[in-house]
Amino acid sequence: FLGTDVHLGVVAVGFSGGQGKSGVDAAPQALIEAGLLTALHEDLGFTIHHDGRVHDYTEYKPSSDPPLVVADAKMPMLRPKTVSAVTRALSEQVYEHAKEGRLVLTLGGDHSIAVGSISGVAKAVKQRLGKDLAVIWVDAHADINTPHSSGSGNIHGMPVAFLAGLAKPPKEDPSVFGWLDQEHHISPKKLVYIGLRDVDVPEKKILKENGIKAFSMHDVDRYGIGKIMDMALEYVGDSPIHLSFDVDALDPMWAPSTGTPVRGGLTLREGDFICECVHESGALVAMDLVEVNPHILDTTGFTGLMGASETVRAGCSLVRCALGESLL
Ligand code: Z70
Ligand code: MN
Ligand code: MN
Ligand code: MN
Repeated sequence: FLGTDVHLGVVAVGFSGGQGKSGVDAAPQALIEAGLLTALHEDLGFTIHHDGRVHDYTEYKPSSDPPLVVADAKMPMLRPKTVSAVTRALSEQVYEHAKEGRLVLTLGGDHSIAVGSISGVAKAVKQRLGKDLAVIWVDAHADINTPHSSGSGNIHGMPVAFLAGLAKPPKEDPSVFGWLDQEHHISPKKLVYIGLRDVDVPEKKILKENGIKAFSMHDVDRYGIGKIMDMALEYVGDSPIHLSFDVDALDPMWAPSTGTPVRGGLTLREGDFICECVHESGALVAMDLVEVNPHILDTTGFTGLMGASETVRAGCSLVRCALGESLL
């Protein structure tokens, strides 16, 4: 067993405040009930460190959290204090696992939670290894809006901007992500996207201006997923890798139960292949699986095999592949 004696820290994050739809908070329970953690232990041999809870972080949520109007922004930030407080608490939980040298699996939740998971891992990796963390962000979306550029105000569209230091805590309330400091940040040069196909106009400008490496679905079609992974891992070099996997990177045919399905995505096999290649690199230190929404039912017209349970199954498959299931 490859996972034998490998310690895996698991944080289950039942949080949906980075966007407007409920249900994504039910994903960790659904993934666990589908047998994900049991399989990681029994089939892959991991020693699992999990507090047995799905956290909803109610103890960190402020009693009042009105939309934050930011000067010159198109939209106010939605639930800013809540997302900041929840991701701060998550960052510390993830850091506690990572500083012990555990691989860390964070089960979301919407993608705003990556502010917590990635910042916690980045801090531990800097301290333990003296290295900068690389992030492979697999998503239909770039999630790199700033509070100024966002057309929705939803913070799940902004996590990369805050993590890479491209967005600063808003002047109107500097406590919002004010806890993020240098040791939590990632470098825009250590970030690689795969699967992009629904990127906002201002996000394209941010990607270009910061020279951020991005493989869109167009690139996947042109080169094939094998060559894309060769290029992505070569770009990452010998840096430890955090894999942040938004299930909406997959085509809705494979993962219909997500908040913002976008057609023309990765097949499940391509998603699994990405995860296998990251596993094979030996550099994986943490993974997020986000945006599985078991309450959103299939709208693709396929019935039977498809729908919420299929999306949960796809999510389980991605995690198992990243943690070494396909290794012979
Ligand atoms: C848009 C925004 C987004 C996921 C939607 C969408 C972002 N760029 N991310 N669904 N997972 O609101 O900023
Ligand atoms: Mn937990
Ligand atoms: Mn995302
Ligand atoms: Mn997405």
